[in-house]
Amino acid sequence: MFDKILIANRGEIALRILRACKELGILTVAVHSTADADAMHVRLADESVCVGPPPSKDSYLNVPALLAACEITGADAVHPGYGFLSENARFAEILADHNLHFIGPKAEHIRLMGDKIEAKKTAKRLGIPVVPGSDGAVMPDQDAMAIAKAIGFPVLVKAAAGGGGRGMKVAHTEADLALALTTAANEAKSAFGDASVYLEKYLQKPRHIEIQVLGDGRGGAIHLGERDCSLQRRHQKVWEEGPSPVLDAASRAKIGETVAKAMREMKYLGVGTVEFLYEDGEFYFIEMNTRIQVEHPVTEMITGIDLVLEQIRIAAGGDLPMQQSEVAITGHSIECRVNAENPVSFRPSPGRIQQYHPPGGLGVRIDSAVYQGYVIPPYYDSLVGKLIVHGKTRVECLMRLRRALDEMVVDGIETTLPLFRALVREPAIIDGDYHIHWLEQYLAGQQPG
Ligand code: MV4
Repeated sequence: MFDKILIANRGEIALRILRACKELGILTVAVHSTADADAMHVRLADESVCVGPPPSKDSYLNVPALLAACEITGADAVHPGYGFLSENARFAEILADHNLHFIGPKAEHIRLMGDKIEAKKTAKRLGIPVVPGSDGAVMPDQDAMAIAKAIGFPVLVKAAAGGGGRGMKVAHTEADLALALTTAANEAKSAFGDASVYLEKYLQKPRHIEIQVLGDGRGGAIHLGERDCSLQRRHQKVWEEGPSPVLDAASRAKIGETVAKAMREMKYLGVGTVEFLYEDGEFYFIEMNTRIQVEHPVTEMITGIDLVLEQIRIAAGGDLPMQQSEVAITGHSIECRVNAENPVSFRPSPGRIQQYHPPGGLGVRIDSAVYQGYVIPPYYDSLVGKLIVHGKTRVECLMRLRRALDEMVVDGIETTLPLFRALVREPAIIDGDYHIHWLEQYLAGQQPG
């Protein structure tokens, strides 16, 4: 097991990782920019190192500074959290070159899943259902029109190096296709330095359902159920829940086992999330995330498994915490990402938190690194904290969420709490009857279809 872990992240996930380390008896090193000197994880860590000025590229992405911090403190492992360097294969390799453990998957798997075309080819080869589309990148000399006609309009043009919605263009008709291809390729070239694009059948109103997996890197893997993350705004998840309101046990077992089997064949190491679009009872693989995700607490609440603690144990060579037959989904959990943003315009609202009262009680969890008097800096994401609620049923969970939202106080900055207080009372949400475009239609004042 590791002796000292450097946490190469900030905010709530840095605190989350620190908590798991302390429970494992592992010493912790916090790194911070000059803007985060008063951050909670810095105060609670055994040691802390300032790695640079506020801009992420000069601090949390500053690999030489992070390596120096490991050297100074004698850390033997680095936990990247999410975002920043968490899916940077080169960083994982650089750490290995310096005899440091990267708490994450093998670099080859990070690189593989970072290329959306290779990821899809791999998924298909391993028996995971994928969206009908082109066989890899559409090359300039290929007849994209013929491929699109074979798929059937509308089609989606996607950047191979994209992900998270970047570099996507819909073509509803043949006339749209040429422009969509050119636009997507140009955007991909400038955004990712790679103009490669591929085509997929455009699914009109799917849900976003993701499967949590845990692999031991030696051919063992288990799936831990799903999270429904369909409520998104501009590709930012807002509300996540598990189990999905639309999946039954048979569907869950089928897709879960398909994914777990694929992870066993890959000899996948650590935590991973396989993302699907779900429409008319069918799953369609779109991406795989090779990091711990923001919404991991939803799975922790319904399985009782501490995903970050297991991630660390497995990275140190440990075994999976249980057999697949022992994984049990109990109750229902919903997570709301409370941001320091205006709840209507979503304009960021950094600043000092004058009054802070987090809700409590049975089945209520707050993953946050803020405190009364804390100043939310303008340099990073606007997450104030994640309100995660658990109940025996979805109805009980919604009732508890409604009560917890009404109890929560964050004064001095604007937050998206009013949005959640409205959503938890919205009939379609109460019925679990929504899709990936529902929230943006709701926010636009439309009657979501
Ligand atoms: C799609 C799609 C419809 N059809 N692929 C968006 C980001 C990336 N995860 C893939 N995305 C999508 N891929 C096909 N063939 C619709 C989306 C999409 C989306 C997916 C999940 C959650 C929210 C979304 C919002 C807009 C578009």
